[in-house]
Amino acid sequence: MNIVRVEVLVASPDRNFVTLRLTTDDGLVGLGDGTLNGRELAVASYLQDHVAPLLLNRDAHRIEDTWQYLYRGAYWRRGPVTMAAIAAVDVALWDIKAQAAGMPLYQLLGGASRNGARAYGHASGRDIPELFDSIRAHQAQGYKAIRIQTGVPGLGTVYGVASSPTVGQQRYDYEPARRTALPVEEQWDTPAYLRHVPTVFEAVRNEFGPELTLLHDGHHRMTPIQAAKLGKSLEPYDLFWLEDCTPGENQEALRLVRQHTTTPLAIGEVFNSVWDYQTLISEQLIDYVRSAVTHTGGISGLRKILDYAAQYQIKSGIHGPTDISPVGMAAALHLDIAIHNFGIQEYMRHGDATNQVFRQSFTFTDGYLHPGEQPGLGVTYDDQAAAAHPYQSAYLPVNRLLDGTVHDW
Ligand code: CS2
Ligand code: MG
Repeated sequence: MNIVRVEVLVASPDRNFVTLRLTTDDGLVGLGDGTLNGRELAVASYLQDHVAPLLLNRDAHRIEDTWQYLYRGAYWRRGPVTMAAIAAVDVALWDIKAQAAGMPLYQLLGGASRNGARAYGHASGRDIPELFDSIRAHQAQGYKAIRIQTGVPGLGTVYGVASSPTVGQQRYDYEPARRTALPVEEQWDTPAYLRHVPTVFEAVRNEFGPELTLLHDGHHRMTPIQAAKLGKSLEPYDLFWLEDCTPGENQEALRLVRQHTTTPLAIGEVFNSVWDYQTLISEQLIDYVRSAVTHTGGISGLRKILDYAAQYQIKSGIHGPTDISPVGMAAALHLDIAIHNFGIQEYMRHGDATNQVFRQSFTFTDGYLHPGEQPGLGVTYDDQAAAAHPYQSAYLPVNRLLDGTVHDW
């Protein structure tokens, strides 16, 4: 079963997505997600100019061999652009193999280990009343686990807080509302944040009780000792996890955080290989692996990380914001259902335009996601719908401290 057609599809329904479509000589069509938020065209070029010629006439069944060929053959190791491109190929090949087998992909990954994947959504508010409304709107949609982010008194817009107060439609992602020629600049003050966050969690626990599962994302903004302080101050509120409390590239930083707090730690959305986790996993410095299928070389790459993590009782928390396309989401859901060390799945929900381009078969019922029973990934790409949404340049924001110093975003 050889690959006879390779197409790199770039479209912007709600936001930019890079999709790889492979067709085999017996007519099977597989999809892979290669979206790298804010740097999309770099992956599109990598796929079109450097990978597509290598895929033509290759046996579509040889998934591991193709992965190793692209990874080792490039010579240059790792990197988000390379690993997103390899992910797109890997997921498209798994999609094809599962269709050839006539099974939903999770069956090829070992079959179901659970009935559904518990998902968490993103509630946010510029202040506590707005946050409460957003939590209620998420509960009404079925979410049993909710990430909470709020504005910080004295600061303007901050990461993770919806700019629109419309209940039920609250989003903080930067597209399409914040498409600007240059990145939006946000303001940041860690001491103000550290004073504020525990008061938010206290208010939420008082209002919603002890059973609601709560998460929080620090978005790489703290030093190790600041993160240790936050983890400790949040212990009374029993978080499911504190995410990305320090910049991800310094694995050793979490040793210090770990010495001071029992708040569970999650990290990894900016990682792209098992090597980014080596110390974190072997020294048990984290509790959850946050990588996306899309940025870690696909199902083959992320599966290796999760199997390694499983030996240390570290669980999955696969990245699922709206910049992971429905193809990347579907791939995550098949893994979630199959692996033993599943933790939780992030699920932010795509907008209508995205859902019209990517026709999906996954479901969200009573807080649980399921990839569905269609052969393959269960997602198809509607070219006509995509044609109405050409690529638009878009940037992620930049963050500055009050004195103007560029800070981690
Ligand atoms: C986030 C993301 O989902 C998350 O936890 O941190 O929204 C992240 O900021 C974006 O995926 C960046 O592309
Ligand atoms: Mg995050």
